[in-house]
Formats: sequence, structure tokens, C-alpha cells
Amino acid sequence: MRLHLIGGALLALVASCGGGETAEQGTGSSKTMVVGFAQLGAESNWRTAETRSVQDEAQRRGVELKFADAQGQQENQIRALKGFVGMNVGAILLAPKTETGWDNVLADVRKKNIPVVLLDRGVKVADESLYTTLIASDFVEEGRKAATWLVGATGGKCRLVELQGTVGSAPAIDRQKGFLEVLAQHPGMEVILSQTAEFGLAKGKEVMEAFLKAKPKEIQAVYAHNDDMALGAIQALEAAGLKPGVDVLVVSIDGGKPAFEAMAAGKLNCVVECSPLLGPLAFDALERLQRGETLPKRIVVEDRVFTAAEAAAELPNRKY
Ligand code: GZL
Repeated sequence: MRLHLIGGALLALVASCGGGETAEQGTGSSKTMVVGFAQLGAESNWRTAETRSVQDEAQRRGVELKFADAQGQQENQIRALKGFVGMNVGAILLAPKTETGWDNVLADVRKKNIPVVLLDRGVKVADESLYTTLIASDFVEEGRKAATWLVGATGGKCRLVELQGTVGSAPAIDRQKGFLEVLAQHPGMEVILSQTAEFGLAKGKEVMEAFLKAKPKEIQAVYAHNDDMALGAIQALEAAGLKPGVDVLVVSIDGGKPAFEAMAAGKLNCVVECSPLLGPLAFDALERLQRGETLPKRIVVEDRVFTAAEAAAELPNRKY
């Protein structure tokens, strides 16, 4: 792993992955593609799986990957993007922590004609030409699917709490939007408490403990914007002497192995899948760009819904 000084300061482990071997040395393909990947952090099992998917695919395709882990800070991502401009990379992959704050740095990137592919989260920019395409799930639809399952499981009558993802992030905003859109059709469904737990397991447990203190015996279900927070909530429910999945229903989004194990154990009732395995899609898009193709502005990753009844059979198929 080579460390690079960027902007005069060492940026948190900007490392060359892909074995440092360039395409000429490795796969023998005509063009060396050097790609910068500005990852937001490692806040969840999902995020780690996404990073691994991109790094493995770069290695497989003989692409030199400059990887920057922003440790959860948008300013580090911005610094990484500026560093990639300085290195004059061939393309940039960006998993933006939050929707806003990207206009200026993406304008700097565009000045160098470096294409930007957004991975897994969208941005709100004044000029959509500042990025080439967004490869992500439809988070509004994920929220709708979670709510539809919960309405069905409770007959449309339930007092529930919501564990929101990272404030200002596209998945947190849109998963809440889709969920509430469905709940608006069912007046018997009531969100009695809602708070961010930043997509983290420990924080999910902490916030759920606070919810249980504030509304003892009133909570009938938990809607968590991701598995890690749902697993934290499950720990809090058990610590309070409650049976998660039975006394209190739990529905989450992501579909990682730990969530399937919790469903198989009867502690989690429903998971809406959101695949982090975006490496192949990312490099397919970059190769299409290299061939001069025009990409659609939005590449939607399809999601499935799984319930506890299917968990044991599906678990061996889970790849993250
Ligand atoms: C979704 C992704 C979210 C996951 C969380 O594309 O941005 O961030 O749902 C992750 O687990 O932390």
C-alpha cells in the first residue's frame, strides 16, 4: 500500500489497490485505467462490503484503484476528490456521505474532464452534468416495501419507532419518505418516536434504549433504515427482557448475512435487500465510458424483500 501526500497533507490512507499492477503489466488490455474511489467510511457491514466489492473488481480487471477512506467526514471526501484531480485519474467513483455540498468540488473535477460515477448515494447539485451517472438502489421504493410489509403484518394498526440513517444522506431521506408515503394511507400506523442512529449498530442500541425508556410497553415495532441499527435495537430489546421479532416486530433494509441470521433466529421479521456489490456495475459503467458510450443518468439496482420464513433457505446464498 503506497501512501500519497495530497494537498500538502497525508490524506487518510490514500492507497493504490489492485496490486499496483497496471493493466499493461497485468491483463495486457490496451488502456491503463487509473480510478480514484472516494469512499465515505466504514460505518456499517454494508459499507465494508461495498468497499470490498469495488476493490476486488478493480483487482480482477487490472485497474489501478486509488482508494480514499474519508472516515465518515465529507471534508475528507472533498479533499480526496481534489487529490484525484491532482493525480489526473481517468475516472472517479464517489459514495457521497450526504446529498449536498458537492457543487464546487465537482466543478473542479469537471474542469479536468474526469468522469464521476456516483455509487450508492445521490447528490443534490445545481447542475446535473457535474456527474455522469448514479448507480444505486431506489431508496424511496425500499421505504415503501418496508412499510407495506409492516402494514400487512399488523393489519394496519401499530405504534412503531424509526431508527433513521445518517442525517442528510440520500438513503435516510428517501427511506423515510417512502415509508411515510405508505403510512399516510393507513391512519392506524403511528410513528411515536424517530431519531437518527447514523447507520451504526452501537448507536442503534443506544437510541433504542432511549426509546424504551421514553415509551415503555408502547412500542410494537421498529423500522430501521439499515441492518446494523436493527441489530443494535434487537440487543436493546433483549436487554429490556423483550423478545425481538415477537413482542416487538423488527423490519430493516440492507439484507446482510447478520440480518438473515437474526431472521432465522426469529429476532428480525423482514429485510428489504439493498445490494452493496456494486463493483462490477461500477467498472462496467467506466468501461462503457472508455468506449465512448453515453450512460443513463441513473442505473437502478433492483431490490428484493425477504421475510423470516425464507431466511434459513436464503442464508447460504448471501454474499455480504
Ligand atoms: C445504501 C447505503 C447505506 C446502507 C447502510 O446504499 O448508502 O449506507 O443502507 C450504509 O448500511 O451505511
